[in-house]
Parts: sequence; C-alpha cells; structure tokens
Amino acid sequence: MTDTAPDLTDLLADSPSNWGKWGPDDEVGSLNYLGPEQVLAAAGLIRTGKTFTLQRLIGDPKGDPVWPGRTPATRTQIMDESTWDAADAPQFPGGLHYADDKIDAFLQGSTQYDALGHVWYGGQLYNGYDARSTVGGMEMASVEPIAQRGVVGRAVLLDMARFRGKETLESAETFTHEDLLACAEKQGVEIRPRDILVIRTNYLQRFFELGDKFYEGFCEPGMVYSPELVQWFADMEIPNLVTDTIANEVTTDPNNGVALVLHNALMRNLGITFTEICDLESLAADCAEDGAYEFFYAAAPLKVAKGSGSPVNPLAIK
Ligand code: UVW
Repeated sequence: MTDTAPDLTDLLADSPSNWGKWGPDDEVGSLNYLGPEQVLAAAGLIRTGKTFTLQRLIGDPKGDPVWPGRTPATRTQIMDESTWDAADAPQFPGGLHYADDKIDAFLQGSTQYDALGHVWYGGQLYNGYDARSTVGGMEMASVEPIAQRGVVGRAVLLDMARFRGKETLESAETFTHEDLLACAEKQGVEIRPRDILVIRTNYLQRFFELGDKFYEGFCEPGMVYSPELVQWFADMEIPNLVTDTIANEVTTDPNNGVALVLHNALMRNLGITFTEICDLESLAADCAEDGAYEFFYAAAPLKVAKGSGSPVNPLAIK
C-alpha cells in the first residue's frame, strides 16, 4: 500500500452490496444465482463432449506459481516398494504392497476457490460477519458451504491475451468490463446475466519463463476497479470469476495504489466467488479453433472444514 492509498472503507463506501440478500446466514453469495434453471441451460451447451480440465499441476516439476509469501505444495512419499526392504515392514495376508504419500499445501497454493470470507476490511467479512470469526479457522463464510453446493453454470471464455494480440498480458496491464464486452463481441459470444466469467491473460507463462525473476516488482495484470465495473457485475448477477492469474485482478490498482480492490468490492461486498490460477491454455486453443466461447462449467472444491479456500479442478465441457 502506498502512503496516499485510500482506506477500502472510504474507497468502497458507496459500492453496491449483496449483504442480507440471501438471508443473514448465507455463505455462498452470488452462487445463489445458479439454480436448476441455469444448470439445465448450461447442460444444453454440451454438443461435442470435448472436456477440458482447468487445474494446474500440484507439484509441477517446472514450479508452482503462488502468491508472494506462500510456498508451493510439497509432496512427501511415505510408503513405496522400498518400504518392504526393511525387516520390520508391515506384512499383509496375500503379500499386499502399496504406495502412500501426503502433501503439505497452502489451500490457495494452486488452482483454487477462495472462500467468501477470505478477504475483508473494516472488521467485517461477506454478509457482515465479524472478522474475529476467522481467528483459528473460518467460522463463517468458509469454503465449506461453497464445496457442499458445487458450482455449475454457463461460462464464457474471454481471451484477453488473444483479443489484445499478445502471447501474454503485461505486468500491471489492466482492463475494464467495457474491454470484456468488446472482447466478447469480437469472439462472437454474448455475456448473459448469471454467466460464469473465465478470463485468460496467459500471464503465468512468464512464471515458467522467468523463474524467481517473475516476482520482481510483482504486479499481475487484470481487471481494474471502477464504480461502473462493480455495478456491471452486480447488475449482471455474475456468480463466479475465474482467471489464470494468481489473484484475479491487477495486484495494485494504478489509480489509487490499493491492493486487491476487487477482492473486496466483488467478493466481500457482492459475494462473487473467485477461482484463481487456472490453466486455460487447451480450452483457449480449442475456442480459437472452433469459435465456440461458451460452455458448460462445473467445479467441486474440496470440503475443507473452516477453510479459507480449497484446491479444485474445474471442468469445461463443450
Ligand atoms: C489473496 O487474497 C492475498 O490472494 P488470493 O485471492 O490470490 O488467494
């Protein structure tokens, strides 16, 4: 944060809010917009059966891109064939051997859903829950209710990198909802109310090219805050924002110096779920080839009690 950056409480004082809209106990926010009608309509988009998985590899030999301060997951082999070299190895009737392993991972350290309570300001989370309810584990607005529910709907890919004629967007490059609409128009796809928006920047290609240098002056590209953009998301009743960057929006807003404004304006205030660090490359290549930028989207984050996020492997089916 810069010295002159405004407080989020002031910056977003007049920003729209969905608090209370789905009752005082709601923990899934704008996912309430995705009911049976939306699921059935989305199922009607399945025409070829082409299926794309959008998760990045956990434990990629080329490295796992994570938010600064987080560490990539580590996988530890616990049992394998060498276990049975030991004289005191476990013996099972019939001669069974097996492999076991475990991972130590940030729940936001890979492709993930953020819980609606993952970020906050002014001492309150989504729906007005007390920020103290996060201490020692998320008592409210954790990822668990999102995982219990699942996420299914019509999604559109907005390929901002291709739209701007670039292999990847630049560090700190921004775009607005007007740019998303222009991109959709160029792609020949309509953004409809209650659509899941899937935005491609291909920025993480730079992580794999640059290694640790990727984090120098870290500022990802992405959508930038404006009152008009937030109102558009509210009016369009967007349930879920899915991107291939680590944090779904320009890291530091160039207009005011505030970090992650949209996490607060969209997630905390409107209850829009955020899905981050997706791999959209195969899907985007296919969309460019067949010209079909709309598809059935389904995601089931893991049911982690009190979790502030969860790994996920979303599916896009055409
Ligand atoms: C932060 O909120 C800091 O990161 P992310 O949403 O990318 O998990």
